[in-house]
Amino acid sequence: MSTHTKCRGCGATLQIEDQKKVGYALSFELDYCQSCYKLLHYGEVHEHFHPEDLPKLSQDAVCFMVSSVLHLDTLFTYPVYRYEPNLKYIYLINQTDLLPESTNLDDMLKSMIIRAKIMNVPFFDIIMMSAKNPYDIDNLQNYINQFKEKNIYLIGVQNSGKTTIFKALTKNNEALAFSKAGLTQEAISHQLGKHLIWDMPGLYQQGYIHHFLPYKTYKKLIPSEQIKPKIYQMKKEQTLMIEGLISITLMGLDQSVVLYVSDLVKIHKTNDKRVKDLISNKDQQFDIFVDQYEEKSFKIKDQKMQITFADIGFMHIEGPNTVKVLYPKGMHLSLSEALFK
Ligand SMILES: Nc1nc2c(ncn2[C@@H]2O[C@H](COP(=O)(O)OP(=O)(O)OP(=O)(O)O)[C@@H](O)[C@H]2O)c(=O)[nH]1
Ligand SMILES: [Mg+2]
Repeated sequence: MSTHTKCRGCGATLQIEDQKKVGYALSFELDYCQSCYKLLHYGEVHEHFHPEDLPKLSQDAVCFMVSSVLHLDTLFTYPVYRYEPNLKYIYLINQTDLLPESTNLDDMLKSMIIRAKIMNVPFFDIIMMSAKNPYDIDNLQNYINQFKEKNIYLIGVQNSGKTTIFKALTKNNEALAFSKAGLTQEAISHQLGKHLIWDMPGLYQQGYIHHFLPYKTYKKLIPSEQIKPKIYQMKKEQTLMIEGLISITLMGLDQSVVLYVSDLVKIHKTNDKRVKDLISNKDQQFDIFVDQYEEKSFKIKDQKMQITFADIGFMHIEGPNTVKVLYPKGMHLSLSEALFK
């Protein structure tokens, strides 16, 4: 008889009644729910469940707010500290290996500290790392050792790398870390020395691409290797298209822009007048389209600015200029000062 009732992959409470609900397993004797079993053995992704909101947190705890560099524009937007004001908050910027080689991480850290202060976000520390780098994991382990609080929570949006960090720290080989967003469903814990490490279900970020594209499509859009910047010399009313998903048109002066997206994503230079045709005819050079688009214009100041395209990547442009963006309806898009240089 099995002694656990939780899926070892995603933490969901196992159930045998409803195939369409989270935690469904053929039997309570199994270690994994059906969904994790298929992912683990066949790499198959079918269902998408959004985990419940964060469970109640212990007061004897340190919270590591884990974010990917791809989600930097939303780093401070989850006000967990408002309903748990007595805990220590450490912002952990993960996946730094995705940033181009030339990135100045010290500058990035300084600008994040300034942002936190401007936004009045309480923080104990801000740290940066790559879960793929064993040296960074060792450093994180030593860093955690300094805390006398018993519970160490890994909290953050889906796909930021919480489970990857959890597995590397605790040497737990059963929990599943994967490029499918929303994988971890319930908290999974593991003792590490005097600490209990908690891998929490991912927080929901409205407008990330898994909300409107199936896994087999969005997995190629999310960078998994170091991003190589691509520089484009643009003329007025020229357009860059990222697959059939996003079109970016310069409405002001001729200028160069830098795109930071996965190498697997197709980019095409065209002009404003052709965009609607390319999209409505589902042009053959692109694999990816959606049914509904919306448009937004950004006024770019006379400094290096960043447009973040959901969890796909970024564009840097030094204004002044006006940039028109056509993008999938509901997709998260933001304008900020360049968050890395
Ligand atoms: N390049 C890179 N990829 C990473 C890093 N950390 C995690 N990943 C990848 O990011 C994807 C998501 O990782 P997970 O650990 O499952 O993310 P999570 O935050 O637990 O996601 P949810 O359970 O959905 O909330 C996986 O494909 C990981 O291999 C990192 O530091 N660098
Ligand atoms: Mg997870």
